[in-house]
Amino acid sequence: MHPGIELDGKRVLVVGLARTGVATARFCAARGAQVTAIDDRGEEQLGDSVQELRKIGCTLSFGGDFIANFGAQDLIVPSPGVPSSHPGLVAAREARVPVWSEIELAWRFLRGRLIGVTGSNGKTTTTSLIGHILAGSGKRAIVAGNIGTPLIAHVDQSNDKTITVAEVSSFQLDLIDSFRPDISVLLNLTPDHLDRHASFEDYARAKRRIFENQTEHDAAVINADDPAATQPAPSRAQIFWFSRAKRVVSGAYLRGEQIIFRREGEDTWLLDRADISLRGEHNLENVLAAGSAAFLAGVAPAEIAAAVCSFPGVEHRLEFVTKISGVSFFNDSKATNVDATIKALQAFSGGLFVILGGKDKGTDYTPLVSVLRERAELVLLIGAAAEKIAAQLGGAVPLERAGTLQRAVARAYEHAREGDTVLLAPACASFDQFENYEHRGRTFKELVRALAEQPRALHVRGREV
Ligand code: UMA
Repeated sequence: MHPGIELDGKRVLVVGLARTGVATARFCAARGAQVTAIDDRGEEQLGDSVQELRKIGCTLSFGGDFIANFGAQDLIVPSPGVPSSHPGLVAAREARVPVWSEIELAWRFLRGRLIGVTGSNGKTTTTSLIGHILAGSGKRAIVAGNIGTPLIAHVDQSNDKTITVAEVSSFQLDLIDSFRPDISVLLNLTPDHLDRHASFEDYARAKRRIFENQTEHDAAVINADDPAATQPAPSRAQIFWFSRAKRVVSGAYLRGEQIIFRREGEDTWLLDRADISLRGEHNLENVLAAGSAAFLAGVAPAEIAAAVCSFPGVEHRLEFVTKISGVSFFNDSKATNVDATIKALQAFSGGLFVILGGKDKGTDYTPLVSVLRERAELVLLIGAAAEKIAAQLGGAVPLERAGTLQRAVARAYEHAREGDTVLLAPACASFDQFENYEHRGRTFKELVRALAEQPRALHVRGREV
């Protein structure tokens, strides 16, 4: 049973008016709440949806000029992008006003079963793949969350037969109260968002909250190969491990070329490794996790195998764009941290022209050195983090300061030879030059497609930097 909450007549303050804030304000207003919605940006910088909120009776305030008294609310719902150090949220905590993330509020109204997927990398691919498997098996699947559409926007579509697959981030999990997935998935834990979390431990603690309210009736699917993900194990949920490297007592593992799910001592074949069309070893982990969650949700193995085989992959995740004059272009704009970039690089054997940079998140870039040395011909640096990355790579690989994505794409193409690959896998957030990683990825693809229209002869060949 979900605890619910009566919103009628309640004073709800929504902080941040992008995707999450607009959907939350709409949801609360429709249930009779007195909604105040604020954003530190000016109204002119926000979309038309803000006008609609005014029409449905929300009180709006912009540009930090708050009419909202944070201490005089019944509930505050900040967007994931609003840091907990926001002065209003500090005041709310002092006044002991509940501060919940939108996933907490959504969960209280959500019907049917919920699969929650978190981790530092692979969340989007795994979430999409679970949704694809469920839909392929005829189940009524809803895919939502950090993947791009707020969970709360999908609540009204849920019913007792739906299975909602929600990608959930550390920012969202940090502000839960009773959020409780039937099946939780923790893919991995590597440093990320250290500009928002006080330390890696603090970030990992937020991620592990996905297990916090689970009971013995629920399942936790966890990467056994990632030491940071395994400890401490959840205390109440039934644990199902997944591993690329070893046989597990309970959960998914590789037996030769087969993926097996072991439960109560019984092995079930889920699929063959050859069924996986996605590139890279990290995607094998994503498939092990997705296959486990789908199997636990009741999908038959043959249906899992067929859906994994037909899964086209996810936009902005090692997405093949095109090949021009023998040079392949891959868009991994979603690689917004070092670990994701390393995994992207490892999916290729060499001949890489790598575009790195963007908005720094307090990241240590030195773990990139060895894999870049092995596989990269040239690194092209863009955005605000360029100098920090250049300093930390310390001359280990040839690099060029391209400044913009446009110049980076042009220069990479000039230098690359037939058989080489140009890879956007920036290891940074995008907000210094783009609206978000999707905008960065789309821009990359447009720039690449524009190259295809130019005759190759116009480009200088060679590798001199
Ligand atoms: N704002 C303030 N004050 C502040 C900070 C922000 O008013 O101090 C306002 C901004 O002016 C802006 C709004 O808050 O208008 C932005 O809020 P937001 O960044 O939460 O934007 P949403 O569109 O609601 O996107 C959020 C997630 N964003 C973040 O976590 C930063 C999206 O994840 C998610 O897809 C969406 O909700 C739906 O759930 C993006 C992301 O980068 C993809 N996530 C991180 C990641 O994957 O690594 C966690």
